Amino acid sequence: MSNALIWSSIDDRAVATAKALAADAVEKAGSGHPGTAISLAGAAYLLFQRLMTHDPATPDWLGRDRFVLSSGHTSIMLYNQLYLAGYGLTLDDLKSLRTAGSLTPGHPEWGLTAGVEMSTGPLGQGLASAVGMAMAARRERILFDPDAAPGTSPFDHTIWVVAGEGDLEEGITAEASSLAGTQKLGNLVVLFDENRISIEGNTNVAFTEDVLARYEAYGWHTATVDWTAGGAYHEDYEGLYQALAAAKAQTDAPTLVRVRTIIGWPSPTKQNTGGIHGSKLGTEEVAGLKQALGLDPAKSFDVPDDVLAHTREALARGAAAKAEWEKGFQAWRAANPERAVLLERLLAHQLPADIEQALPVFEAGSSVATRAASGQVLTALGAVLPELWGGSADLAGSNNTSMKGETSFLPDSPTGRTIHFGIREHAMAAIMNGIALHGPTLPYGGTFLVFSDYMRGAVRLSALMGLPVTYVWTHDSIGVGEDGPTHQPVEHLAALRAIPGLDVVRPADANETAWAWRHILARRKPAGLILSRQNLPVPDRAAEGLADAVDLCAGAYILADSSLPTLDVILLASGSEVQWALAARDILCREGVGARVVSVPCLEWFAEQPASYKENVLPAAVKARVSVEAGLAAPWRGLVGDAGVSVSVEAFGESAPAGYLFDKHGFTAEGVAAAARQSIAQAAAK
Ligand SMILES: Cc1ncc(C[n+]2csc(CCOP(=O)(O)OP(=O)(O)O)c2C)c(N)n1
Repeated sequence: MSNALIWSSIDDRAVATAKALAADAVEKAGSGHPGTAISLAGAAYLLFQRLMTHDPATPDWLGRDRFVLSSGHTSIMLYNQLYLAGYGLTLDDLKSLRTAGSLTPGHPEWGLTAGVEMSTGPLGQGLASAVGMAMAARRERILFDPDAAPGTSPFDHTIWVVAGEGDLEEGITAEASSLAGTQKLGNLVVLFDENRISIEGNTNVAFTEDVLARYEAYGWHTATVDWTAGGAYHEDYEGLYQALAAAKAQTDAPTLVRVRTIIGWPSPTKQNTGGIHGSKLGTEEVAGLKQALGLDPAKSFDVPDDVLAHTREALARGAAAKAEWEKGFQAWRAANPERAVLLERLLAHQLPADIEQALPVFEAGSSVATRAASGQVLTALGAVLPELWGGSADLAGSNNTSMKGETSFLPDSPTGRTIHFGIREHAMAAIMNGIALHGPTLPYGGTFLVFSDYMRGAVRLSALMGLPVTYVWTHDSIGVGEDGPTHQPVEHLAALRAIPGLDVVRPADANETAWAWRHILARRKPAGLILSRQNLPVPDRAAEGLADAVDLCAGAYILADSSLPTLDVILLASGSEVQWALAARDILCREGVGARVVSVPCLEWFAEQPASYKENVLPAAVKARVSVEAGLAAPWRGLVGDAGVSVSVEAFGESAPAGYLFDKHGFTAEGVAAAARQSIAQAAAK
């Protein structure tokens, strides 16, 4: 049994203050989401003032619990608690809610506001990423302190989530919660705010299942705290505290604590309506709310000194908790010097100095699918990078995502590092975000490129937060062949390149694949590796006078220059199409046309290069240019220019052998050469 909640009238006043602050901040901003921030203020207060292990003065403390506000629209609820606990937010910051440049944007933004553990707002993402955090916490524990008894390690902590109906209606949370049950993530606690109101009003028009039964079927513990029970509404903090404390104590499975609330309570006329979910209350209603709370309606943003002094005791408690933790951590360091060195390296975001020596070198003249090369690279890197782990959405054999010799990451074999995400692409991406946010390990996850569509919501968040996650997207074009148009990506490269901050990396051969992995890991940015199903030639770079594969780090590089004195046309290609650009160069050379082949594994990396490098690779004076990529031409328009020609795929593919499809779309030596002749003619005509 946990201890009784210590609670006095000043805590009631602090909760009332937080409720009023939520109403005042949204009123001043003119827009926002006051409803749940008002009704759940007490629950958030319990977490930040009683239940969570955290130190507001050290928001990045390794030993802290993590808090994820999955219902990100209630951001002011979180900002209020950060302010009250002493994370550095000021009353002025609360007054600046949703204004340009503020630390209190409409939805929480990771990296902007101390104490915000994740950018949330797209419903469901927070809870799904919290599952990743819980998995990362388990792996961290196994890497650094595997032998400590449960609850005794400096690496033991809890992942807390606040979620609403919207989160639980989203499919991504069903995917992630199902996996969390299989993984028996006992370090995960979700507070489900069941107020039965969303934007369109009562949720009974769209959401009627027994949520607890569903979570029990996933293998979770569940509990209910009903503040509406017994007629009069009563915010029973003792009951909620006990339920959450009991949930934290559970270590064999995650727990969902449902708290039955009234949205906006005790707003006099708007409580329990969709109207209070996402609109300001209006002057009269705010006054009524304050009266109901026993506060002075004439005062705005009023935080009594004694209330603030009381809530800021979180700083002293946090410092004490951290000092206590530090003792255990130092004892761990002394007992685990090698592990401590590894932890230091990971926390410094460094790779081992000799990582390049670990990269496999693929034999010139061989023929290797880049997905297969990637698998070999992963196995090789796995030996020197214990932080690297991941898996696939049930396509490991096709995506080549399992490091050889490594076992599965499962509750009864936690030392494993192969993650079985199940056929849950969206949750896989969100879980990877959670692993990266939690740190210090680095996740990767694979599926077919065509299914990146299923992941996009979470991929966008990887990019928005700039997280070091690596997507392994194989089966990258019409090269998929007989599986047909449902499985052949056409628009996906363009669609992914449209996401700001995502590196889309499509290596041309096995050796480019090795260096691509190295560069992606060194950059620590979100990246998608786009890999072929089919074998690709591994050129003999030295014998054929081709540039070294390491040059791919520039995003685009001169793989083979014109072998004639003139430079008449530039052939830009990525991935499996580079081979045809090289072959076309030979044809053109025999015709007296000087062609340069530029391998372009990553448009985003190339865009970062200095103008002088870009001019060297793509001299402005050479207007005849051809892009060769088995996907939409759109991303290449800027590089090929007005006289340029694109060999591309502009419509869905078809079920047929890959060779037939490539021929049909002009991905042949002659097809590329013809495009070059056309571009030369167009450039001359300009
Ligand atoms: C993926 C996604 N779809 C839609 C929205 C827009 N939206 C924001 S809040 C909300 C309703 C959420 O209802 P609930 O979770 O019950 O929150 P509460 O009303 O309790 O605050 C919706 C549809 C969103 N933020 N994310």
